[in-house]
Amino acid sequence: MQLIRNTKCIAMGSQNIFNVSYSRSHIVMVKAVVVLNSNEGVSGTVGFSQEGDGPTTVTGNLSGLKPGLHGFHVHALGDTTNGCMSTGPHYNPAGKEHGAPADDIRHAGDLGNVTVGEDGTANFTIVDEQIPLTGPNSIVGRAVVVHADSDDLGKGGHELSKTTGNAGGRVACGVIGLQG
Ligand SMILES: [Cu+2]
Ligand SMILES: [Zn+2]
Repeated sequence: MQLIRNTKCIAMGSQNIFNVSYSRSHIVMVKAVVVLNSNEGVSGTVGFSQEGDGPTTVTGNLSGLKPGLHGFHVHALGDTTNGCMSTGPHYNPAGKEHGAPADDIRHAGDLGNVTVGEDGTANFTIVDEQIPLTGPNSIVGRAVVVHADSDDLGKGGHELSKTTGNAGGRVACGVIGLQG
């Protein structure tokens, strides 16, 4: 949607004299996509888009999950040779503890939970500042992981709360790749 709008502005730039249209044509839109794989019947796609160095918008459609909250993260590696287990820990370029998306102390990959309805599906949009698609901290080539259980956002008091949010098994994952 945003890419279409930007293209329209470029076309307008050749027909009018407003500098705002000209400068908008220099904002680069980057898009990426994940197709989730699962041995547990979960499927879905997750799209990412980022305009310039602004926040990244994440849009997902998942199915085959049990109703309720499911931890949703960017993990460090785009390696699925051993299924979701080989995607490594949460992406954490700043070397911080696990937390909630709105916390100052969080892994970059901590996108919190997605909510699955009684029909087993989730449709969601997340806007986040810490998961760029370009530059040294780009998440392209890393992985999205959906968990069996809810992420306690670092506050559950479990021995895993400060590393994984105690979100349970990795029920689906996929590698974040560039999209045209
Ligand atoms: Cu995870
Ligand atoms: Zn984390």
